Amino acid sequence: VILSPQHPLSAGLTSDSRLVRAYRGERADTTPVWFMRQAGRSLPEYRDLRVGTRMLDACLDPAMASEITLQPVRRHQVDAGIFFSDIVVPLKLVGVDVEIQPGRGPVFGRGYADASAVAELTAIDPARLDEASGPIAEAVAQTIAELATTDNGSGTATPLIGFAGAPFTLAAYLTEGGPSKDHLAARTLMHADPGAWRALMEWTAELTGRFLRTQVLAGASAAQLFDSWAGALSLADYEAHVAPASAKALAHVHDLSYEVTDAAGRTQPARPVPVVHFGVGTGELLGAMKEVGVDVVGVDYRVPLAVAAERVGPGVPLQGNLDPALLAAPWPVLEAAVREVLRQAEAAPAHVFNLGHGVPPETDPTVLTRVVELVHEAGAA
Ligand code: 1CP
Repeated sequence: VILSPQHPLSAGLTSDSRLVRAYRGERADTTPVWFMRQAGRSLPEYRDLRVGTRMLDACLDPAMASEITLQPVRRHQVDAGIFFSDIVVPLKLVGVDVEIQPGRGPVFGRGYADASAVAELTAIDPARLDEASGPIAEAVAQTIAELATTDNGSGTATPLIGFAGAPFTLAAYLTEGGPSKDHLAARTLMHADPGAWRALMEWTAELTGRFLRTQVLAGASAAQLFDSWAGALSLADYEAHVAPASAKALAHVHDLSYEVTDAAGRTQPARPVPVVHFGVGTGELLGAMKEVGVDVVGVDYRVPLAVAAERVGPGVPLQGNLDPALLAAPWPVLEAAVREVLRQAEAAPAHVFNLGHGVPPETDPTVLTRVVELVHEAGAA
């Protein structure tokens, strides 16, 4: 499927942005940078806007979700917006009883840890998500309309990244009924009842894939799959019980490509919409996470990028991986760490600077702006 000529990629607004070029494996005028969780509690303008609105209500209010997505782009001059939403939004949209509790995270009305619970859950038709996704498509449309007019000095519009939780990370919450440390319920179910596990994973893969596809069709220029908790798994369990579902989810966006027509009226060959795969504590899994069928691998702060480059194999652009804890360190310490990440990244064909996980809520936002300036200056070829 070729994206419509109005899509920011096809229209040539974002196809040569620093971000999209890096995701294609090219180095641009300088290293692009964005931060996981750049929208949210580190920003006073976010906290002001959110007063009196519950998290999931904010996600489903197109004007609010769009405004929150844009806040860090305006403030920090980052090279991408990440769509303000949550990994549990598709579950909410198909009618699963879930809320996001402040300071805790997603909490479900019940856990889905055995075959009968999984059967009840998977009786919900994932295709319902497409009918319920109006607020998502609308929020993306409002966001890219404003992003089309931004330019952080790169000479292009700022791309929007769409995202979804990977099947395992969603299953980790669903089986447990809420956040957990070790994701024991999920790890038990995959061995205790492989049939029920497979049903759960196939169902979540359908939701994940449709959620990503909706965001890309509505205007996102890249998609990131967050398998935040996959690091709890052995490589063998990841490959046998998780990777096939993640591949299935990504199949929903793999057929999406864009064609840019240049000023002379020549149409360039179609290119696929770039896909990024990220997890926490996934040092052992980096090769397998690439194999799932993605363009870019996001690396957490535990593995130096030069080591990650070896593990994912040649030719793979990397994203990451400053330890978020360093955002609270004295500037000279932070500056040295940023330069070290850029140096390590020379082992990869291209690099998108990011943190090794999300921005801590107590982060001073002026520090983030300063990191963006440093990356743009130090990362210039
Ligand atoms: O009221 C609030 O501000 C709640 C905090 C919050 C926010 C701002 C939550 C609850 N989710 C979000 C937004 C969010 N969630 C984004 C927005 C865009 C951005 O990055 O700027 C994204 C990408 C997510 C994705 C998400 N949600 C992940 C994957 C990324 C990651 O951090 O690993 C996960 C695991 C979640 C679940 C979740 N939602 C919220 C919390 C506190 C959690 C984690 C809970 C836990 O530790 O299990």
